Amino acid sequence: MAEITRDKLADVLDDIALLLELKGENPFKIRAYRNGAETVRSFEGDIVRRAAEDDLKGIKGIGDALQQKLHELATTGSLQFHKDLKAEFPDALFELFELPGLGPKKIKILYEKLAIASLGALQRACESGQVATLAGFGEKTASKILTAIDQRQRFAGRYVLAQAGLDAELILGELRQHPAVTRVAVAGSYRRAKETVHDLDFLVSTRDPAAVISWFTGREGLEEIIAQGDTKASVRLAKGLQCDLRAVSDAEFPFALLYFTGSKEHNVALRRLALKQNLTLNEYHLAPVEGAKREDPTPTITTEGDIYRELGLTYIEPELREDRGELPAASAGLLPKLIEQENLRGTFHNHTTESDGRSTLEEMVEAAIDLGLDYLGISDHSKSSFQARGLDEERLLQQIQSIRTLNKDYPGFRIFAGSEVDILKDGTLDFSDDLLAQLDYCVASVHASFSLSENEMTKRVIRAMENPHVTMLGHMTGRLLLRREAYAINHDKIIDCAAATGTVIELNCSSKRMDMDWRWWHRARDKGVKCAINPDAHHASHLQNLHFGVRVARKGWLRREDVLNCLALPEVDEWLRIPKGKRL
Ligand code: DGT
Ligand code: CA
Ligand code: CA
Ligand code: ZN
Repeated sequence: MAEITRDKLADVLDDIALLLELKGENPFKIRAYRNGAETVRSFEGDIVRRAAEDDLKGIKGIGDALQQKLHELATTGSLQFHKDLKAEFPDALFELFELPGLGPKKIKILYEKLAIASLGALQRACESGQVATLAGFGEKTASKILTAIDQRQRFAGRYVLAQAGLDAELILGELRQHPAVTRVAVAGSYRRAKETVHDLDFLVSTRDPAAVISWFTGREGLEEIIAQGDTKASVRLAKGLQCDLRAVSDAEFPFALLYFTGSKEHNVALRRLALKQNLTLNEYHLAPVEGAKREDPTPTITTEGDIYRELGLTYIEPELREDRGELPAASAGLLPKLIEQENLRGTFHNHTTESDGRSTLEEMVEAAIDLGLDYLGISDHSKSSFQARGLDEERLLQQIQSIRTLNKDYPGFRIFAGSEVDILKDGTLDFSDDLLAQLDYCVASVHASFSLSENEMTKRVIRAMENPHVTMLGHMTGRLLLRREAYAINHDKIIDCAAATGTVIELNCSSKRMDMDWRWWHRARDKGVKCAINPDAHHASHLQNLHFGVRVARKGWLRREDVLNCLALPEVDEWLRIPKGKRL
């Protein structure tokens, strides 16, 4: 039994008051629990012992019903009444109470009218405008709630890669300019291209650590200085992101960079490998273990690559350092040559103002050209996605025409006419095969009925992939990073089906998706599945997310030849014309 304290007793009473309010119970009853909690907190004397001994009679503010409950709580460690009440509501609902300015009355309305039972659901309902239309809410309240959720997430401490990227690149640039800095890098999960990062780990080599540290902690607009020492410091940026800085000598730099890049698992495996060769590896050196008769390689090492080579390995790119087979592959010289951003020649899955994009077709094309791409696929939503102003048959036919016409203005560049067609609940598609046949390509995605069982969802998506006009599967799991879990789907079966039908799987690199997850790509690639790296752009500026898409593709061990949009324009044009089952 958990130890019962005065606070615990009071908290349970407060919690009961909250739950009763959520149920819309009698206000007097609710107040009795609140008062009781207050009494317990301020009681002079050992309230826990008295509750345990059932000696609460005569204490003002604690009536019969409460006495009995406190006794049960103090003797058994829990209270059935409390448990039963809690069980009436979904667990995630209680997250809502952590938002400032949102009390039980409002939460009750949200739960009853809109079935909102989690922060993610609340955020989406605020964004879609549903919350603002509720009686007693309005635009202002909805926007306040959004801000509160936003803050909570920022301080909850994880950030999607692209979001952290803005600060990472900015600070990196400034550190490079600093006169006392010799070498600089961002290490940690950011360098490894994890889809979310907790903090940014900067590393510099310098002869004057004090100067760099004081510059770092003196930057404008910091939220707080978390820690400051002679060679390291931690600060929090205004948006909440924590940044660590470590200063080392230039000789130590490669060792520190390797160490602080991680992952921890990779480091552990690497150290084990070193030990087998009578070497100890840490953030300062690669030295012979005590008593070993071999030369100290440390002085000859100036880069990470030197360390790997010394250990008999080829260089391991940071994205691969997760202890998922990279060490044996490096030892055998079998690491893949990973895709680079300049290998990308175009992209599919982009929206325009015709559906829910915020840039026009022309603006999207100009942005793609600016980025150096040779082709751009436009795939606006289909009619069932009415909340995203999905196109019906007539509007889609018109859009195909507009695209064919606009193509004449851009010699050497190509706009491909596509559609992001909804996969309906039964796995059929939102458009007829005849219409789909008129498109250059088609992305099929799930946008509704997320709560099917894994089996049903898998069958649904497989049915869509079996359609000869479905070129690729969009955002395979529907996850929204840090906001919405993936729906249940069997990855292995989808990957097998993609291989069997020649359906491409998208790596949706919208900053909040990164879907299909990097952990699955190695396997998909080995089964011959092609990847399309798509930004799912809803604004011209979103095409820049391709940068992070490539980083995550690298994390999935993908090579240039695994990615459809690395094909040059003439090749991809031809590829799209070949019937689906016959493509290589
Ligand atoms: P994050 O910040 O949660 O997104 O993930 P990381 O990987 O950036 O983790 P972080 O910032 O705590 O540490 C950066 C790197 O430093 C980590 O990837 C590996 C290395 N490191 C930190 N603590 C340890 C440790 O206790 N053992 C080992 N072997 N490495 C560590
Ligand atoms: Ca980190
Ligand atoms: Ca850190
Ligand atoms: Zn979509």
